[in-house]
This record gives sequence, C-alpha cells and structure tokens, in this order.
Amino acid sequence: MNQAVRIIGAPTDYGANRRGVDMGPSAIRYAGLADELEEIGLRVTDAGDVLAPRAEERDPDAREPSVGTAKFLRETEDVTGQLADEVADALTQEETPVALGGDHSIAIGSLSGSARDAEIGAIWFDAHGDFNTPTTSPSGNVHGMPLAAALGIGEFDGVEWCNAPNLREGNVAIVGLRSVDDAEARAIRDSDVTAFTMSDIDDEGITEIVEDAVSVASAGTEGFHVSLDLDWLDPKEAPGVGTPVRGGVTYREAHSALEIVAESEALRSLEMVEVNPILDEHNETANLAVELAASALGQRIL
Ligand code: HAR
Ligand code: MN
Ligand code: MN
Ligand code: MN
Repeated sequence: MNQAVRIIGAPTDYGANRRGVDMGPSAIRYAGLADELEEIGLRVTDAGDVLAPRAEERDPDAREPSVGTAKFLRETEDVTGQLADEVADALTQEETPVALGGDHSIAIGSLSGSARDAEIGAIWFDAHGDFNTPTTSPSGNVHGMPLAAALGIGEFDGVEWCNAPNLREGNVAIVGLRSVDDAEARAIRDSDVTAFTMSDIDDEGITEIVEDAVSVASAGTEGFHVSLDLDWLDPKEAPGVGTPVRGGVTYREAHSALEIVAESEALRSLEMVEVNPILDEHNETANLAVELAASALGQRIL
C-alpha cells in the first residue's frame, strides 16, 4: 500500500431506490476521515467529488439496456467513468484511492479504474451479492448489480463500459452474504467467485474467512480492491444504510476483518458505500466507516 491516499467522493443515488445515500461522502468527511488518516501517518489528498446531477433532473429510463431493466444507466456510466479515471490517476501517482459512495453502483468505476493497468482481485464485504443483471434484477436498481457488471456478466446496454479489465472471477471473494435473490444465487454458484455467507463466518470465524478471502484476491494479482458496503455490518452497528439486513457482522468482527486486510499489505484501493445519513443515528454509520477505513489502511494500537 502507498503511504499517500486520495479521497474521491461519488455522491450518487442513481443505483438505489431512495434518496439520501448521495449525502454519504459529506457525512463520511464530516466524521473526520482525512484527519483520522493523517493521524495514522498517511498523506491525504481530498480530490473532491465527481459530478453527479440530482436524480430528479434525470429520466431513470433514458437509456434502458436492450434486455431487462437498469435505472439511470446513462448517469451511472457517466459517474463511474469519472470515478474510474480518478482512481486510475491516483494509482499512477502512487496514492491509494479511497472512494466514498454513494450507492454501490460506484464500484463499477472503482474496480475498472483499479484494474486499468494491473491484474487485481477484489474482496466484497456485503450482506448482498450484488450479482444481479438487468435481466435478473427484481428492482432495476444498479446497486444490486455492480459485481456482475464489473465481471462482464449480463448485458447492460450492449456496450462493455462497465466491464473491469484484468479482474477475474477466480480472484473475487464475497464475505458476509445473507440476502441473495434466487437467480443471483444461481449466478454466484455458476461463477468462479468465492462466496462466504454469514453461516460460514459463524462456523469458521471471521479471521479464517477473511484470510481465505485475502488469498483468493491476492493469488497472481498486484493487489486487491476492497469494496465495503456498510450494510455488511449488523444494523445495530450501522443503522444508516438503505437496505439493512439483520444478522450482520459485529463491530469487532468488522475491525478484525479490515485489520487482516491491512496486514496483507496487498490493499490497492478501497471504497465505502451505502452510508445514508438520513437514516442514520447521529452520524454513527459514517463514523464507523471512518474507523474501518483506518483499520484497513494500517492503524496500529501499539
Ligand atoms: N438484491 C436486491 C436487488 O438487486 C437488493 C440489493 C440491495 N442493495 C444493496 N446492495 N445495498 O448491496 O435489488
Ligand atoms: Mn483518532
Ligand atoms: Mn452492495
Ligand atoms: Mn448491501
């Protein structure tokens, strides 16, 4: 990991079905992300936000894929394109990109930017699989599709803009699953992605599971991207998310997981998504995002 980080905000809610998650970058900055990362010895640049016009000014169906439904696809392509360029540029400048969502559709951009010039892996901490496509999605919300999109699964609009180069299914691990649609579950099983459910964590413990995920994401790659959906945690810890699901990881399990990420010294890029300040309690979920970023980026207690 680089000793410098670049914060990049992507204030979008195009991929989610309710407003509020577009305020995530503000809430995470307000929670003190830059100061906290400087305190642990990193050089921090805040590149500001990519441009994302208000959803109300846009037509969600302005460009539907040829098959199925994916709302705000045009806007998603625009925002993720900007984010991909910023992430790729940060890496060229030897800065670790830290992207702030926004809904999880922004991962299409972070993954594609992180994978632009290198073979990468990815660890996806999430209650959900995010493996739907415009044809299987029950909602048409792109935040349920970014992992499939980045892996080139499903037809988004006939163009391959969302396909991350240099990211292979065999180098992707999902950790913490507990809410997966039927067709999505089939697609995950049919893929070469490694998927760990909450029951796997119950059985084997968070340490074992995350060490396995790190091995998957590191094998033959130049490092991995971590996509942290805050709904990965139990809603008691992270109430400020749009799609909470009971039975998530605890506060301590989450830190432990991200400490293992830091120890691997293979973290290439990081993102924190789905923080919704409107649904939060006293910015608790944004505070948690800051703490977990510090753990992932190498905070030491002694
Ligand atoms: N699987 C559902 C869908 O595709 C719900 C997606 C939930 N959203 C997320 N993703 N926060 O992690 O519509
Ligand atoms: Mn502190
Ligand atoms: Mn997600
Ligand atoms: Mn989720």
